[in-house]
Amino acid sequence: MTVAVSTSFEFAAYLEAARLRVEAALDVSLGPERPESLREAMRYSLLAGGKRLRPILCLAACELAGGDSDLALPTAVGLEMVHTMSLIHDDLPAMDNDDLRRGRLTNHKVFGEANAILAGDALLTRAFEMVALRSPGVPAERLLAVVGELSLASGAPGLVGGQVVDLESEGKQVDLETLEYIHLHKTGALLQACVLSGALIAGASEELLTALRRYARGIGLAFQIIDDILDVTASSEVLGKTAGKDLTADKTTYPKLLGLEESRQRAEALVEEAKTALEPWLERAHPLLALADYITSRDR
Ligand code: GRG
Repeated sequence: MTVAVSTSFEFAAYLEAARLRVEAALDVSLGPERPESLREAMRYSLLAGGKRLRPILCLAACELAGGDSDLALPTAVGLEMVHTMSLIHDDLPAMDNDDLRRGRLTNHKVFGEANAILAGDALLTRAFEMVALRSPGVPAERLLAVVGELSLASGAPGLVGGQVVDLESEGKQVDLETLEYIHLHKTGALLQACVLSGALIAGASEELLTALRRYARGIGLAFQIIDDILDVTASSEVLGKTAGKDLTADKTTYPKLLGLEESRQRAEALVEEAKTALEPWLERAHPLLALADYITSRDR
């Protein structure tokens, strides 16, 4: 069974409005950073565009849970800071060693390796500041829960753990189970933190949080499968990052294990699973349902 998004829901307009709202909040988010050179390196990557999917997921989940998404905006900004930090570090010579990101030179190519590492570190810690010190109007116990989710997603149980297994797997024969582990940790964990944080700020029920975990698992895996597919099928110009990188780095990917067609089918099935989890909340779930569809239909 497929869960349909209401035909009256204008997703393109919703996405653009949400993106602009996030861009404006990101633009004013970096104020007190000193020295100026550090602030410049942080802003360079944070304001380099990008789809802003993670903050948008956070705001949409807050609204689904019946909350005021203005209260979730600082956390949404923090989530984009963590994501941006992971891109800066991922591009470093010691990791994926890339020159192009979000359509411009990578952070270390412009500011040097040491400054790129430090800009990433400052963005990561700033994300926690956004939640703990710059989220007025949100009860402290909810913020504490958000800090918990952010910690799990950023550290060994999430991004870092996934990245380590990813790097260790380069040039090796990797099975589907390991590949799923990498994707769920490297990519899925932060997407999960996004929807859970938004919902936690709204004071969501345990039942909704459980459903959102299921939703996040589906979109997280699907997102990375599509990322693997686009790496093979899209150009560097459209992606804003170097295409064909997985092949060069001898990485195992879904297309390599299953072929393009089966990979796409798997991503679509995962998105359907994700959407099914939100069926009981259909009335307010249209943005999250449409965002799930967007994950498989996107071209960059
Ligand atoms: C230092 C705490 C710490 C963590 C760093 C480097 C690292 C550990 C993890 C790598 C995580 C990573 C880069 C995963 C890939 C996720 C992914 C698919 C990124 C692309 O996301 P998009 O398409 O990019 O949403 P835009 O540019 O649109 O935001």
